[in-house]
Amino acid sequence: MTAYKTNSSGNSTMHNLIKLSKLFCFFVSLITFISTMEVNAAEKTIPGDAVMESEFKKLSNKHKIEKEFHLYAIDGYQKMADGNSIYIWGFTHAKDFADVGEIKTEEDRDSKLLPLKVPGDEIRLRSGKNYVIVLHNAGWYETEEHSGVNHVSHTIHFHGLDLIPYVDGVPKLPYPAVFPGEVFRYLLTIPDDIEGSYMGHCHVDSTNHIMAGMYFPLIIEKKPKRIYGYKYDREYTIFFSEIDSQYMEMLRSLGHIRRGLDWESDYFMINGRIFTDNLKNPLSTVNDPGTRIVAYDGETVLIRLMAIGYDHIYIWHPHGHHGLTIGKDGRKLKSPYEHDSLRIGSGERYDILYKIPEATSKRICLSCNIGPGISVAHDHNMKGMVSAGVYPHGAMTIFDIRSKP
Ligand SMILES: [Cu+2]
Repeated sequence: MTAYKTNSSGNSTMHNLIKLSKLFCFFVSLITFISTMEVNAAEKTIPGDAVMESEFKKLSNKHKIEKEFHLYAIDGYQKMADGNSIYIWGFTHAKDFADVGEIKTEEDRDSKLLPLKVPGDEIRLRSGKNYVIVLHNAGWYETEEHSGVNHVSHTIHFHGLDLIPYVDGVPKLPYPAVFPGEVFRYLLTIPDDIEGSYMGHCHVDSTNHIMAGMYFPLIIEKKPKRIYGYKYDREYTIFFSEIDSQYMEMLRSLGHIRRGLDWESDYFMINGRIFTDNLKNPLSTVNDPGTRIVAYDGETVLIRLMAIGYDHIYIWHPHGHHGLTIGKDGRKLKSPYEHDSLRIGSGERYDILYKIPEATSKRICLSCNIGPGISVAHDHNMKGMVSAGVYPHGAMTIFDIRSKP
């Protein structure tokens, strides 16, 4: 049962899609009342196709569902390293992505869910396994009562996975998007031969919902510390994105959602953070363990480079290190190539290996001069080095290479 790798010229009826999916045995998907209805009687699961539901029931009965991830779409604020707070939308979750039922009040939100942040936390899947990703629309908490964005719906589009429309997250193809108080169950079967770096994002009114922060990294691996046959010692996801803080405030207060063509981003981020001159600023990129690239002499570091946004093209440029791009958009490159600057636009992903030379920990980067072993890595499209009008409050982090313990 599957839906992976559909015929692009194909027939759009569910009947034929199901036939296709049986032929290929890749992605399985369906929506069901089963299980959630008992736990979360208050939430309405959007009804799915009866055939899909029975297939899901069979998989569940065979204990072939590896794990359920429950994502909660919600709004909130993100504090930035320059002291400003930006109104955001996004995907959050409870501890270990558990099902904590319907979120109806601020008390529910604060006691059951982790604080909202952009991008959402990584979801990591294994090749050849079945997973259920459950989207709960947890509603709106920070908007003005009259804002036009109250009660809008969301979906998840698994960007880069070649899914059938059923679980592709495009509203009304064929199922409606998820409104507050509703739930949608995405069932994915990851093919044995698929690995690499992907992302998830909302696909409702995509410009507004993506720019508001509704995205997260999605990693598929065959074996830990291996990718496309290469070995690496440690890995970091560098996720570039941009946001227009003033537009976001307008969405929160007025909700003029038809204004979608004039985003003017004023924050350029890596993993939702900006750099500051104050290297001790706890909210700066360099003090986020997922963004400060720490490695040891002689190691190989995998950078999973991702970007999403409106019109900014990022140019990933680490000082002092050339990278070897081995994968692009979830596929192994037949001819890996080296670079010190790599251009990346919205929706793209690159898998890059950095082989750290011995004694790098003793090397001083002349252009950075921050300290031995430390060199900066930043967006070389210089617009991306400025947030809220201030340089270098932008998309920059550091490589921090240390001698072996
Ligand atoms: Cu959305």
